[in-house]
Amino acid sequence: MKPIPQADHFPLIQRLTQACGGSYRPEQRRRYFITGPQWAAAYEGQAVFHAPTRPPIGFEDVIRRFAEIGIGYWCTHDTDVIPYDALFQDRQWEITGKIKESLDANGLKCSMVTTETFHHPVFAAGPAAEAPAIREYAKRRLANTVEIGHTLGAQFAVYWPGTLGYQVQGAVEETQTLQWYAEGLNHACETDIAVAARHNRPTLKHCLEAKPFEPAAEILLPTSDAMLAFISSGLLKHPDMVGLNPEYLHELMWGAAPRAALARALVCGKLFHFDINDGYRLKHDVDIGIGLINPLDWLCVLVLLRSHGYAGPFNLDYKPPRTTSQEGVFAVSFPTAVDRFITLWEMAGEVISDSVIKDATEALKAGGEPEDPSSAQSVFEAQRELLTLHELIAHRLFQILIGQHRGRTFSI
Ligand code: GLT
Ligand code: MN
Ligand code: MN
Repeated sequence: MKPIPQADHFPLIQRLTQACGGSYRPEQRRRYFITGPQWAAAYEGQAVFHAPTRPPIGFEDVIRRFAEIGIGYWCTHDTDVIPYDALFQDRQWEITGKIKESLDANGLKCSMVTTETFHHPVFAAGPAAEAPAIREYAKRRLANTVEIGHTLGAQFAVYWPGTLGYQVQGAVEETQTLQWYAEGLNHACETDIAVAARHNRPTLKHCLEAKPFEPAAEILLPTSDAMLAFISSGLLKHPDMVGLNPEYLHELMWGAAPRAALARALVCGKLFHFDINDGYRLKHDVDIGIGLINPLDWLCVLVLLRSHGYAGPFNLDYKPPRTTSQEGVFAVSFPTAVDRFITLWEMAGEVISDSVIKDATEALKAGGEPEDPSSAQSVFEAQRELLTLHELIAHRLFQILIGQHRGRTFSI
């Protein structure tokens, strides 16, 4: 086959993307609380084994391109946009002012800010290390991010304690470290109360995000469940201000059912924010775009969230693959991820109103009437036929996923 001339590459990608069909218009996409992280769009493809495959890109371009796609909200780490030597300086506020201008000019809102407490060597021993100076520095950073968040109009702050842990055993005392970590969060919440009052705004929703396996070898808060226990441990001064930002893949990674993890957060009233992506069980954090690996599971997740009225952000925390070009990030990766989310969300609505699933679920809930309610065998026999409906519901979900409920057929 003849090599394709360079000039034809992007037109080919555009033609095939259009041929896929099924894309939504920017104004349709903007109806959903979909948020786009600066770091996801600016991810250059680097990793422990990988050199970058894409050039750097600044917030002006990311915000502009999110706006063109119809991603209505933007979020960032402090140091995604503010270089270390500009933190706490006038320059930080100049940059923040420029971000605000970009957001306003493009009709975007800042939904969330997060503090990077894992990349710089100062956090080599984590944000709650033994040395008071490290912890004081971490507190300053958290407080600074809260101030930036209010300046940009954010509603959420996220904390990912991936370096709260250790590589070797015995040197780090876990209970003490958790106490110190709580002090950092207490400081963020207290700063927030003061700053919010000054800005005449509600306080932020502070969201903890768990990841089980990296980058620390052992992680002190590895799962959303561990974080729920931490929130209600008594160590936090404002537990009402603190909730969760579960990430779909981070729950799947340790072998959990993400939907069950989300349900546990829901019943605690702590599902504040949600990072959406995909990947594999018991592997590292591959951060693949939503729905590419587990679409059926994703459909079920969204059924749960829709039926419980979850109204928080859906944050596109995934990594465009290294094989995708810089143009491809905005022409293919982000728009298709958004569109898969919207499709799955709308399908979840179809599941909720599907008459087969409704009737089956109601029949299961009504149950059968045993002749002898005190006999296990009798109670079991009274339900035996009805329980077949579990598998029928699963089949119906599959049909909805592939469109058979709308008459899609296959000729054989
Ligand atoms: C980091 C992590 C993500 C978190 C980000 C928030 S940082 O990239 O892997 O899952 O959401 O700090
Ligand atoms: Mn991840
Ligand atoms: Mn995440």
